[in-house]
Amino acid sequence: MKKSVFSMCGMCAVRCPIRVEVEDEVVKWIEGNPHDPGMAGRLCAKGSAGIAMEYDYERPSHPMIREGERGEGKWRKATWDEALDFIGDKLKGIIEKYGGKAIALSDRGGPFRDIHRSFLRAIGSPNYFNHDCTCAKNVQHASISLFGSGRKTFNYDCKQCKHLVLYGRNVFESLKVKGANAVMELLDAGGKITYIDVRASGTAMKATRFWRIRPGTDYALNLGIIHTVIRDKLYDKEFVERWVEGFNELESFVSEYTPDWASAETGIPAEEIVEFAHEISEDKPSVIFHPGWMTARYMDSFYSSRSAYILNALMGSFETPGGLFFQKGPGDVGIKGLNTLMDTIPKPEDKRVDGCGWKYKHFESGPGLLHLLYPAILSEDPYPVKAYIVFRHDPLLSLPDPEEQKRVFDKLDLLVAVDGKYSETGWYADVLLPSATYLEKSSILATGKGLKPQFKIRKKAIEPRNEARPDWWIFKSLAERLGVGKYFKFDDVEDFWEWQLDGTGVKVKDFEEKGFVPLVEAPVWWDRMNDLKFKTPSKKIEFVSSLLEENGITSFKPYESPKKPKKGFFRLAFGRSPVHTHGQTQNNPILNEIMPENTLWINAEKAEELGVSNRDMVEVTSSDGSHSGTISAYVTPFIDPETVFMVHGFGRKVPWQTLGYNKGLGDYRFETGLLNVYDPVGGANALLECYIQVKKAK
Ligand SMILES: Nc1nc2c(c(=O)[nH]1)N[C@H]1C(S)=C(S)[C@@H](COP(=O)(O)OP(=O)(O)OC[C@H]3O[C@@H](n4cnc5c(=O)[nH]c(N)nc54)[C@H](O)[C@@H]3O)O[C@H]1N2
Ligand SMILES: Nc1nc2c(c(=O)[nH]1)N[C@H]1C(S)=C(S)[C@@H](COP(=O)(O)OP(=O)(O)OC[C@H]3O[C@@H](n4cnc5c(=O)[nH]c(N)nc54)[C@H](O)[C@@H]3O)O[C@H]1N2
Ligand code: SF4
Ligand SMILES: [Mo]
Repeated sequence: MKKSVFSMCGMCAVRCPIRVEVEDEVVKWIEGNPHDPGMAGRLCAKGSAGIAMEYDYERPSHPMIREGERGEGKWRKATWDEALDFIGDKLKGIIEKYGGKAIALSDRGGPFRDIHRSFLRAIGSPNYFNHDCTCAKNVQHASISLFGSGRKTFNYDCKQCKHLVLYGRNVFESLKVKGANAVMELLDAGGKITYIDVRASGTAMKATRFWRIRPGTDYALNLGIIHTVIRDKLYDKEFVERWVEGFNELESFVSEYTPDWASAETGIPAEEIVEFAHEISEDKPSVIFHPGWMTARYMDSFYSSRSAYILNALMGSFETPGGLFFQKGPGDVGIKGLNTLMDTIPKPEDKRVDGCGWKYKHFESGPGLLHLLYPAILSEDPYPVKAYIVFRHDPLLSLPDPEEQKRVFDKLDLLVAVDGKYSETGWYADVLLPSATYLEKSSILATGKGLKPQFKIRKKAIEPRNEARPDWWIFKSLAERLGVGKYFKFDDVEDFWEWQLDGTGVKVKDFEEKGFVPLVEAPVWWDRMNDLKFKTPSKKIEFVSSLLEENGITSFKPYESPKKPKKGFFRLAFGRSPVHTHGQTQNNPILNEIMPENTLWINAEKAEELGVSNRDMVEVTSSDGSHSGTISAYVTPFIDPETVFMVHGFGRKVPWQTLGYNKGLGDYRFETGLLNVYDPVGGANALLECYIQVKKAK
């Protein structure tokens, strides 16, 4: 029998809308949802490799309980009842002795969090974390300091943009299908891209202007641009007068940061900085300075991200076609939002173990900062945490220094991983619970915010082919074992959908036609001079931030030049490949064939000094000497001489994934000593403060 199912891709965290064709319970074809104009049937390579992932048998197929030492790889196959009882009994013991707060959970964010966050809340723990301390936390906090709300308040109208500025935002390789398509449309329409990176990535090749910048100096570049914009009166005066608090303070702060000064820091010629400022100003307000991610992993990235947002405000590029727009939700178009289970459960009274929101008032408390959990586990200050549930997250691969992390995990009574693959963390866990793949499970309904808000659905295409189960079922079953099943009254996800939709006027059957239900016909734009909804105390964009100043933190940090590597050492930069998702696709038979391992980008002149030619093997050692490995060199003039680069996620060490095992090197393994090195104001791990030694291999 044949069927066609609208759903959402799960090969990366973007969750593109897809259409899946199934014949006799076998997935035959996946394409971008043709009803979504941004997709128009298209998918990326990873999305297309979803079938290869589904039929790869090197994935966990049943619950596993550890038999040997942690990480040794000796497992016992368990039934679901056994595995859930095992976890349930351990957690009960921990809750009796230390309270629910002794249980922490981390995930990878996203729209499907209601059930597992409700689980945590129901057992009385405030200790929910997500991945963001290694991703966009500094951008998030920069946004809160300026606008009173997080980075997702806005999205970017790249399609109609006339000049897009990208700080290492590698849109064509670090992909979102719709985003990449929109930027292609910008180019087709004659729009410009200024792309800034320490190396020439795929996006650099398509950009109108490429600036190779010294790593960690984007803040200096922005100060130089802001100086020019204010000095030459290139800003949107009307917008700034209406919406900005603290313009004069900014003006006096940047007065010393001339283009000549910025040039010396960044390596970008001063006259080009001035020319750029004039050029982009002509296209305002349809311009975007994308605050990105990659400038967000240094010690001063909070201020760097903040300065990119400030440039948008100076250009008046808010709520205007081709600029940043407020993402509208159901409430903004007069429709009730989806019901959330979390709202039916009382909030835990205990304070967060990481201090976010109370000890550190400038850090948002919602998902906290995961790297601050580690010292708390070790010190038991302010209280003990004894169990850690890792759900759809792989901290041993995504936070720095896996060996240090393991030492901390060894203080736990219980480490559980819920994952559809053998993650590095799952391999070190006490129990590994197999999660159904996105093709095998329906998820709870999600809200898509934007110019045209919508509700959307992930619907299973096939039944799980082994013992794997949907994530919602796993957490509901655990809740029942811990005596809090009363909050999880639904029998299956379809019941939950009905409940989520109650009062919205939308019905489950409305998703059948397209896989999503638009809540309005036409895009919603607010009046940019009267109706912008900034959530700061002043209701304006706060260049001088009340949140920061109240907490004794300056709104304008004087620039400090980043450290230069010592002789023989390089800063280790990393990024994505268009055909891999972090560390989770290295074992995919198709993606592995396209890119089986990573290489080390190194500047041609530096390589010559080291006697290294293209494709030679080089030996790479972490700064403390504890970790080393060999990797093939990619010698190129198109990378900063202080820096080497490798694609993230390789060097996998789970032997049951035979294709990805030990292929290439893992950037994360070289980040020794960095687990608790973070931007003090933005909170994110400073992953790029990593220096490694490079030598020609013997
Ligand atoms: N050194 C270094 N560190 C980095 C980065 C880097 O480039 N270099 N990148 C950083 C960034 S930007 C990010 S966002 C983080 C990402 O770090 P993570 O969030 O840890 O990475 P992901 O690959 O998104 O997903 C983690 C796990 O989720 C599992 N998974 C996927 N789908 C499902 C599902 O439906 N259910 C369940 N239960 N599991 C699922 C995958 O198999 C994978 O093991 O890493 C950060 N850390
Ligand atoms: N194919 C694919 N796409 C993805 C993902 C994936 O795993 N695979 N992951 C998604 C996730 S979670 C994220 S966060 C995004 C990340 O998206 P991006 O941030 O756009 O991409 P990255 O590849 O992480 O890094 C981009 C670039 O930053 C550069 N860089 C390093 N240091 C500096 C610096 O000091 N200044 C400047 N200007 N540039 C610097 C690096 O050289 C690299 O080329 O991608 C998303 N999209
Ligand atoms: S970007 Fe590619 S892998 Fe990610 S959700 Fe979209 S199609 Fe899937
Ligand atoms: Mo990320």
